[in-house]
Amino acid sequence: MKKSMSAVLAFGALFVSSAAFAQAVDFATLDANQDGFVTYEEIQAAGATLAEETYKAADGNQDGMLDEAEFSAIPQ
Ligand SMILES: [Ca+2]
Ligand SMILES: [Ca+2]
Repeated sequence: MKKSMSAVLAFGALFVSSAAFAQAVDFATLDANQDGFVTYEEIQAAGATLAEETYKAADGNQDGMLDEAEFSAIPQ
């Protein structure tokens, strides 16, 4: 009982942070050095909040950076 409650709360927190993220940022704004990739550091430097797990899940080719296609796949 207690365990399923925690899972619900964790899901809710992820949903809220994703919604706030979508409202706050776009790809070109986050890509501070204009190299066509957004790193987790660039996201943090822009003051955006995104869970590191969400970032890693979005990085489909696991190169540590998000290209525009990977970025647009983040749940919004
Ligand atoms: Ca960049
Ligand atoms: Ca990538």
